[in-house]
Amino acid sequence: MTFKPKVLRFESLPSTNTELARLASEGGAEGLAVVADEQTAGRGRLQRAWSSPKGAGLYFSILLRPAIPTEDWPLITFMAALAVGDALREATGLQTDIKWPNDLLANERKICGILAEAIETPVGRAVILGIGINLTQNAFPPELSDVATSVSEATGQKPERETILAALLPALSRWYALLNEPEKIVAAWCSRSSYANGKLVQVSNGDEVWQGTTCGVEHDGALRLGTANGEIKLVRAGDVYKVRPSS
Ligand code: BT5
Repeated sequence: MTFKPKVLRFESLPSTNTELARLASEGGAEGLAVVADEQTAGRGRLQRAWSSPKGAGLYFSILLRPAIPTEDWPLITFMAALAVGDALREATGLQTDIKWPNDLLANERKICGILAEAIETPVGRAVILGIGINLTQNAFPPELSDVATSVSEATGQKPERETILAALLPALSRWYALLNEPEKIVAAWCSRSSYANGKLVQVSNGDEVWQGTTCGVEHDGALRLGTANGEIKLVRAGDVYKVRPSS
């Protein structure tokens, strides 16, 4: 699977995902992408806000029409995390960790969030893949500074949005081509995520909270959690928090 990227740039948008969904519903081609200098209503999962002040982050969305079984669509978030990891390493030298399901971390704090949304369009189902990368500390409010970081903080250098974007597009294209071989995506993801195996975590899905030790991911991206009573719980949605073992 391949796409030809075509990037549209905007000064300000409510959300690059929302704008691209509109363009997709008008028949936008695979590879159509949107970048904004700021988002006034940037969002994360479950309609949470994604802080997106002007010039402080890369706010990017790309339209994909993946020819893979719907059950494998969670792997689109995985392939995006692999691509962002490559792009940050190539463009800035930064090494990142991946936290299930959609975060990139630097020094255990969130530097990038990914939001993949499935939509119906006149020419079939599509995915709006949204990526937010914090470039400077202004990207997020001070109350998030314990859990968030930026390229400038993690590298000590002034990041260039266009350099990161120029690395991101080919990285996305490389990993997207591998979606037909989901086991390769899962293996690469596991090798780059400290959360994939042996991490003591709490997982919350809004209603319930489980604690356990991670033991890999399923072929469709579900997180395997080994609980104290010896069961393996498969987690398909939720938030993961690292638990510091009590000493
Ligand atoms: C995400 O959601 O991490 C997905 C974020 C996707 C943002 C991109 S930007 C381009 C495209 N257009 C959009 O409108 N969205 C996408 P989630 O895992 O639900 O995390 C959201 C939570 O992260 C919030 O509730 C905050 O706690 C925290 N957060 C908000 N802004 C942040 C920031 N700039 N950096 C780090 N953490 C942030």
